[in-house]
Amino acid sequence: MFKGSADNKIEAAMSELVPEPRQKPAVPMKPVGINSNLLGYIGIDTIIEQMRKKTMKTGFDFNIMVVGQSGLGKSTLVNTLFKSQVSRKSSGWNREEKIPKTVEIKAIGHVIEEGGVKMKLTVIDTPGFGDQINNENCWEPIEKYINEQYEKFLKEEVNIARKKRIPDTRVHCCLYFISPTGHSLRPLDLEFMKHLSKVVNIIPVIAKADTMTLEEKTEFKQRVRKELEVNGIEFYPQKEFDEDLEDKTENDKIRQESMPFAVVGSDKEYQVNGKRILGRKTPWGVIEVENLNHCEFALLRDFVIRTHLQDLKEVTHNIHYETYRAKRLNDNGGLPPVTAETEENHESNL
Ligand SMILES: Nc1nc2c(ncn2[C@@H]2O[C@H](COP(=O)(O)OP(=O)(O)OP(=O)(O)O)[C@@H](O)[C@H]2O)c(=O)[nH]1
Ligand SMILES: [Mg+2]
Repeated sequence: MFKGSADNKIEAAMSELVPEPRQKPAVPMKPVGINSNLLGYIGIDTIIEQMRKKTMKTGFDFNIMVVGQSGLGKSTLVNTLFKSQVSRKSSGWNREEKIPKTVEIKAIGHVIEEGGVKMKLTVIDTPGFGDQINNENCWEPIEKYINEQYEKFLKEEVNIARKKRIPDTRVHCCLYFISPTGHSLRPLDLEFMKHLSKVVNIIPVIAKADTMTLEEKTEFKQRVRKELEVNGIEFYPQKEFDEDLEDKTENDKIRQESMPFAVVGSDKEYQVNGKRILGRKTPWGVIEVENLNHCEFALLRDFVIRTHLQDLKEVTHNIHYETYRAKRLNDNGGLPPVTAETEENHESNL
């Protein structure tokens, strides 16, 4: 894991400006204890404020992809996550209409601003996965899209006149939607996660958790975890990237209890106890998406946005992109890639 300490944050901020693979020193450096009280104030701690100002000015990119069978609520959930109509904002779709079926891989950019910090969010919505009669290799277009973004970044990086800040379209996080069957994972789910977990951070979620009873949900979550383990599928946060005991303890809890998050999505607001909340109205009452007694949406939101967003970006850069880059340069005999420009299929509201 790459977050937590001020050092890591400094390193993280620098990697935003000049992307460089994170390398551990061969011999771990021993901190030399200097009592700064005796020598007078140096001002090292102001780096945090400097970083804050810089981030306020430049903003940051975050790219999230949703994948899963048709109709599992992928488009709805990304709207729920970012409290707006992010999945289809630019296609003339308005709030009152039903979210249309997603028919192609589509990246839509938005700027979301909160507390003066700008997030350049790109949502990559994908059509129903595995809906064909023959689903052999149906993850290929998704893998291709992910690799194309690595390729774009690599080309920018090896350019002689490289940009000060390379636009980052790489997929930082892929939410994989599991159907709430209560049985097992489909072979296709396993195949997808097996292939793609090597190229992108996969976070499995159980879709439409409101269709399961509490016991069914607990049992299904355990079964999915077991199946992923038996099949050797590493989802995010990957064990091998925990940096210290604090990371391990925090992430073990997520891996062993929260994953896969059983979520409910909605972009409709209702009035409950005088408060407006996002929810789903049923004959038995309103399912509140942010109420932890109703579903684990809030856990997923906190995990992706509030605690692990920077780490998702760093694992993407330092592990997945680095693997792609090394392979690509190796294949090319150590020379920079010279292939034709990757197609620009990015629609943007930025
Ligand atoms: N019960 C329930 N229904 C949901 C949930 N989320 C979305 N839905 C409904 O499921 C239907 C499909 O939702 P979408 O968000 O379009 O699903 P999708 O996965 O994007 O579908 P495709 O674009 O066809 O792949 C809609 O009628 C939603 O209102 C949920 O958490 N629970
Ligand atoms: Mg959709």
